[in-house]
Amino acid sequence: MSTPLRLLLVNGPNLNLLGTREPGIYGSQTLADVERLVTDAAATRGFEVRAVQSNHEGVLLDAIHAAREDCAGIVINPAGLTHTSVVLRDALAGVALPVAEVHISDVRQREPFRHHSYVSDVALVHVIGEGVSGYATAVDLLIDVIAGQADD
Ligand code: CA2
Repeated sequence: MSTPLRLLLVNGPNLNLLGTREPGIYGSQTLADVERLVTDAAATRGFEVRAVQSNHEGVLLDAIHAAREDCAGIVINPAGLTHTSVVLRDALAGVALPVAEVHISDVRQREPFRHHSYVSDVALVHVIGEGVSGYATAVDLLIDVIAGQADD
């Protein structure tokens, strides 16, 4: 079967608030800006994007499971679930698609409870602390991984 030219973009809880509060940490761009940035970055490489943001873990799990059918990879900012969720990690591992983990802020320089990620060992790409533009970097690196797999 040929590789589908589509990525799933997943944004976790509270990221719908982007651009409305805490601009010193997360910048002033909104979730709509993030989704546009990712869509444009992917389009440059010939990929479409399906975007989901939810404050409900199960909605995120269902979207990840569905990606198995028609996506080539997943770009995810799991937000606070990064540091708490074994089930999110299991969903990502279960679909066996290449994953790029993105964090807008540099979680390594923040509170100790943000230093551990349940997702990092199932992600092939990590872009941390580059602000919203890190999502575009993640798209590029993830598509490089997908293109490399297609050559195998
Ligand atoms: O830096 C990131 O991208 C985070 O994934 C963002 C999460 C945080 O829990 C992670 O440790 C790091 C928080 C997302 C909440 O975003 C907000 C944005 C604006 C206002 C309030 C929350």
